[in-house]
Amino acid sequence: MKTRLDDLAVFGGLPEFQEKLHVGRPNIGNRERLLDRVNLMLDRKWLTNNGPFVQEFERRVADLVGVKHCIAMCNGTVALEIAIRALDLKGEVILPSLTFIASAHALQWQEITPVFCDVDPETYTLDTLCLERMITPRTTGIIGVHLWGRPCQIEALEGIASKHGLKLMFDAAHGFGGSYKGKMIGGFGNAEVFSFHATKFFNTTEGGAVVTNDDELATKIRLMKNFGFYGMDNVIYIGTNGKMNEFSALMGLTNLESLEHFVKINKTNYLCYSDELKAVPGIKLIHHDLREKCNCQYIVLEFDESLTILSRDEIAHILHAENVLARRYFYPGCHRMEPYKSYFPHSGLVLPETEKIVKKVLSLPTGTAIEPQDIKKICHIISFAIQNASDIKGKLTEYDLKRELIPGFRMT
Ligand code: T4K
Repeated sequence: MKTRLDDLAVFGGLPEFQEKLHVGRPNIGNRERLLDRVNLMLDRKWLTNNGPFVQEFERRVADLVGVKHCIAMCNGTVALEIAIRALDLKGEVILPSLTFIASAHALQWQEITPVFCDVDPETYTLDTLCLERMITPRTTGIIGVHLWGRPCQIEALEGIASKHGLKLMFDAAHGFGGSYKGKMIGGFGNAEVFSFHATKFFNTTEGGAVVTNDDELATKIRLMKNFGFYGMDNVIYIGTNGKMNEFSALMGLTNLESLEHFVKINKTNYLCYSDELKAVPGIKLIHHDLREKCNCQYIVLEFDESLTILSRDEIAHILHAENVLARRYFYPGCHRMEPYKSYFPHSGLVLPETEKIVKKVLSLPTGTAIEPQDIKKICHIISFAIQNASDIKGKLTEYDLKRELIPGFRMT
C-alpha cells in the first residue's frame, strides 16, 4: 500500500509488482487437451492447407457466431486485406482513425485510400453524421470497427450503406463472442473480420477469420486465401497465402472450450475495476453492456484532467514504474501515423472527438493473468496518485518524464 509520495516507484519506492503486468497477456485453455491435439497433429502429419483441425475450427466458429461461413486465416490483418479485395473495394473507403493501424493499412496496402471519419462521443465508433458527409463519388465502402468490443451503431451504418450503394464490412478484431441487440457480432454487413492474435481474449497464437452469410463471397475468399487454387494445378483467381495452420486451429479449438471461463474472468475483473474506481474523481471506466454478450477484454479508463490534475500520460508513467504496463490504445490515431500523416496532414481538423479521446484513454491489464487483489492494488495506486495529484505533479517535473519505462512508450 502506498501511503507516502516516496512509496511510489516513480519517486524511488519499491515497485508494487515484482513482475510486469501486461495488457494482452494470452489466455490459454486446458494444457492436456492442447498437447493431446498437438500429438494428434504430429501423428497425422498434416500441418496446414485446410487440415482437419482448421475445418473443425471453422465449423465451431461459424456455429458460435451463427453465420453460414467462417474462413480461418493466418492473422486478422490478412483476413481484412482479403475481405476488402474480395468485396471489390476501390477508390476510397471510410473508417475511423480511432483503431489499430492494421485497419487502415489493410486498405492502403492495396492502394485504396482510407478516409478517416470521426467517432461518436458516446460509443467511440463511427459517427454516422460525419460519415455521410465524407461520402464522395469515389467511395466504395465503409469499415466499422467494434472498438474495444463495443458494437458500432450497426443499424444506422446498414441504412447509410444501402442508401448510398456502398459495401459494409466490420473490423471485429475486438468483438468475438459479443452480441448486438441479441444477435452475435460476425453476422452483420457483407462480412466481418476477427483477430485471434495472442493478445486477444481468445487466441489461436496468430490467427483471424472472415465470417459471412454470403455464399459467393465466401467462395471467393476461400480461393483468395489459397493462391486462387481451384483444385490441383488450376488457378482461377489472383490470391495470396492467408491460410491458418493446424497448430493455430488446435490452439483455437482448445481455447474455445474455455471461452466462457475467459469471459467470466474478464467480467469479474471489469466489475472489480468498476467498483474500486467508482469514487475516484475524474475517472470513467469505459462501459460494457452486460445485458448483451460481451467479452469485456479491454479495460479502458478515461481521464478528465480538469479533475484528476494528473494527465493520462503522467498516470501511465506512475503505473509503468510500478510494473503495470498500461497502454494508450490507440494513440495517436491512425491519421497521425505514417504514411497517413504525410498524405493528409490536416485530417485532425475533421476528427475533433478522435483527437480528444486518444489523449485521455488508458488500457489496463485484465484476463486470466491477473487476480482481483492485483486489480485492487492497481486501483489503489491510481486513486492515491489522484488524491495527491498536485504534490505529485510538482515532484514529477523534477524527474525525466521523457524516460522510456517500456520500449516505445514516451511521455508526450
Ligand atoms: N484491427 C484491430 C482493431 C486490431 O486491434 C488488430 C490487432 C487488428 C485489426 C489486426 O489483427 P492481427 O493481424 O494482429 O491479428 C497488439 C496486437 O499485436 C494486435 O493483434 C492488436 N490488434 C493490438 C491491439 O495489440 P501491440 O503492438 O500493442 O502488441 P504487443 O506486442 O505490444 O503486445 C501487447 C502486450 O501483450 C505486451 O505488453 C506483452 C503481451 N504479450 C504479447 C504477446 C504477443 C504476451 O504476454 N504474450 C504474447 O505472446 O499490438
